[in-house]
Amino acid sequence: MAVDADLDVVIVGAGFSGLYLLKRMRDLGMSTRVLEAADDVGGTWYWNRYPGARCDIPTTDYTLSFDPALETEWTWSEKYATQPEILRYAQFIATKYDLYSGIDFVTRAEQATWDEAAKRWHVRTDRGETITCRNYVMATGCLSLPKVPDIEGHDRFSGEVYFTSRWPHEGVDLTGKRVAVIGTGSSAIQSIPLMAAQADKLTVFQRTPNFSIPAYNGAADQERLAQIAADAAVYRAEAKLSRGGVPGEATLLAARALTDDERRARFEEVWAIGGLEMLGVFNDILVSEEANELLCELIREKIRSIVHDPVTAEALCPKDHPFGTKRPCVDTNYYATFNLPHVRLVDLRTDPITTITETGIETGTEADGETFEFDAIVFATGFDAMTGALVGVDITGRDGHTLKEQWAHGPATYLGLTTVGFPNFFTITGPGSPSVLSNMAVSIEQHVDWVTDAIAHLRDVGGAGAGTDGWATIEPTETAQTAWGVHVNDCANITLYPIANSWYMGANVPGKPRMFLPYVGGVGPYRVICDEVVDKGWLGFRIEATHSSQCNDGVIREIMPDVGMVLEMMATLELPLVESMSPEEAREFMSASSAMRPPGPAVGEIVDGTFPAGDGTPLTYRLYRPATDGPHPVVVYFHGGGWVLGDHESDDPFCRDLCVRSNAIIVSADYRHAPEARFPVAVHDGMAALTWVAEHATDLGGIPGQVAVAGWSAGANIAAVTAHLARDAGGPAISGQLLLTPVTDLSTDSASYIENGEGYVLTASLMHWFTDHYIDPADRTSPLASPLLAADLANLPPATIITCQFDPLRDEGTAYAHALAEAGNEVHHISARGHTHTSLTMVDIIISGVSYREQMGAALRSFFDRASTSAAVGA
Ligand code: N01
Repeated sequence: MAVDADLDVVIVGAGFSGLYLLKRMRDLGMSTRVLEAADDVGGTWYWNRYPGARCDIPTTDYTLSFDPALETEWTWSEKYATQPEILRYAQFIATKYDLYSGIDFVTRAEQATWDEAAKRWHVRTDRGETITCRNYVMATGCLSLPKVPDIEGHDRFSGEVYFTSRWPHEGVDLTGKRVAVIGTGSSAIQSIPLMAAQADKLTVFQRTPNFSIPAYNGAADQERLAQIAADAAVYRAEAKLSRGGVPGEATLLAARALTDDERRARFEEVWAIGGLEMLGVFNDILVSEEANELLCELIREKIRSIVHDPVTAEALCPKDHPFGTKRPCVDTNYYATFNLPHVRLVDLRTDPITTITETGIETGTEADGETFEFDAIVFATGFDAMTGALVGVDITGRDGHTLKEQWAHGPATYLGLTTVGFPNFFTITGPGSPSVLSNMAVSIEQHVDWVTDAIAHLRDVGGAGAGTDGWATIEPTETAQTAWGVHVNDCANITLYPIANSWYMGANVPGKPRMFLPYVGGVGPYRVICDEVVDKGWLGFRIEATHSSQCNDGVIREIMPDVGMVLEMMATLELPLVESMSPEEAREFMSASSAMRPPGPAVGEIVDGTFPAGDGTPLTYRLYRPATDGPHPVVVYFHGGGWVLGDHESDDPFCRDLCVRSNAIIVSADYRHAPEARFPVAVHDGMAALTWVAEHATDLGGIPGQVAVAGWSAGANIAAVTAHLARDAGGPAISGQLLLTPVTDLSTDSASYIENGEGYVLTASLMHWFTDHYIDPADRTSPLASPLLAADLANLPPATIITCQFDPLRDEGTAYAHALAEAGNEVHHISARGHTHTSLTMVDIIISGVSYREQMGAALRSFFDRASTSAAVGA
């Protein structure tokens, strides 16, 4: 074996990642070696040779694209190629680019230690050599370390023992044998039909049923082939910017919005296509449990229709996790295999394995157990996914910390590529990157390209070639890494993924910390982020060379992912600026936009009515009554819209939501709009609404004396000012004030105006348009316009104030919360991280707003709880 004492790069793993990275490194003239435990290339496709092993992404897409020649020189024979064919593809690539010569086979990296003084990694192999290198890359794959089966007696069986992940190269003949399969994940589901075709008896031990969709394997998709033949570059570019790494339009169909017949028709259409297309059948299945369950039931119907024995069928129906939150399986004849007379399913939920014996498996209890005798046991029990192979090598970074220790509570990475404390250490498709939620071929190429750029940069800025000091080091900052972890979690938390006990969550390995390991934000958005990091001068990285050093500390994504998506979508619509319109046009525009939103939750009753303004002018209100038994406390709510726009319709979904969450009557009260009625008309209308509602509380089905005010934006300004007026007038008594992103100071010169004045829907220029229509400059410091500037802020009702990070009004809301507290009022300030001025009211659009709306509902409930307690004490 060739050993180079001092290399530019050492790569562990000769799967697709290692092969492509080796090529890129060599193209740049980097001295590079790949260490590979196997005796050939292929990685996962080298090891997983069980019968039926295939990919579950169409192979036309599971293709490396870095060289256009690959598009014509390699042709896939099937829609989902077999493991031998994919392995041949890896060998073809290794041969074509002369990569075999750069790989040390049957060589396992055992230990890697960063030498701070020499700015090098020392990598020790199981052959006893130590290789020294500038950059160390783990290209070890996400599903490469088999999980040790956590089953009593698993090493006791004296018959044949096989692991799907380590299937013998010479193949296995199960003809005439009594065979057990433990596990029903993708590996088992692909192999069971083929094992059943050979075995005399096949017994499947299932702990958790999985959803499986038919593959309908056959010839490669002609439409895709034609698209690729027409313009491969365009097709591959589309894949790179897609969500999952495969080109295609996302559906606009939401399961919940369709009738039963429409939903079933769409489902049948996608079932007939088969495979992972089912993940895109409706656009709400990964974010709504209700939508997901509608789909699950349709799949369960299919299982029941295929499997003849109803008990077996029911046992095969997954019921403990939403579809898609565990990797769905793609099969050929899986469910039908259970109709064969020699195939039996043992449901470990009812009859758990007690032990594996020398001759078989025992299940159930001592009193009611069953003993099975086997010739062969196949473990299809999965992997220590995403992190197992990484911490499986003893990697020690700066200051003697090991990766294993550092990740003891879960992996922490920046972009899934790098980790604090481990300079010049890169992970291809590491935790925190799209990896297993994407077409791996696309993700691998993107990571390899990024790492290549990073390594080239280190050589360039270090002035390599100038001797031992000629390389720079790169390491992420704590800030960047921590924020990336937060962003990865934010993305996961708006989906249903965290619900399942999946290997995505580390839940399949006893003792492994529970956290969502891949990045669910999508391949395209992730690529944009990685590119942006570089374009912004390696944002979030410390890069040090002998003669230069930079620490470009910072955070790449702070906006909530769903808020970001809505902003991006709005940007693509190129909507006209509201401030370029007349108020009339702006109102029409707003009504048209309102009509396109989801309606919000159902409430008990909605009643429209009128109340008199102070001068007797009738103003309208809309009352939302909870479905629960009344009487209820009442909230007088003022809509947003900058005193110029808005009405009951504009805030209808938010009012419904508030009604359900607070279990209070919401009276959305109108107030006259500018410029027709300028300041202070709206303020006095607000007071009139409060007075009228307080007086008519009983008639409205409310509880007298339990009246709160609430509002959003300009409406929150009216609510806040109404509280001042009611205090000064000696009533009506207000139980509390809920102010969502309130206007409290019209001076518009805060830092948040400067930071967030553009790009977050409510812009500084729109705010100026509103203000100019509403109020003369001379009046803007009036406490009835800018309640923050009031001389007396004492004796106001308890307040809950919600401010949003990316809102020009953030600082004035925060200042108002502080000022109210300083004046001795009870104040609860909620700061919504990653949100904008408008995002919390986007009911059923922005999922990350739900927890804040829940807090708003709780705040209203607590106002009324306190009001009723003090009324009781007073009585
Ligand atoms: O592993 P798994 P896999 N007692 O973890 C069961 C990819 N892949 O190798 O769910 C009893 O999914 C375990 O039960 P439970 C793909 O991403 C792709 O099948 O923990 N049972 C489960 O049923 C896939 O998701 C393809 O209750 C035990 C099974 O073993 C990933 O690899 C093909 C047990 C493990 O299922 C992993 O798939 C194959 C115990 N003690 C794999 N311990 C393609 O098509 C575990 N189990 C591309």
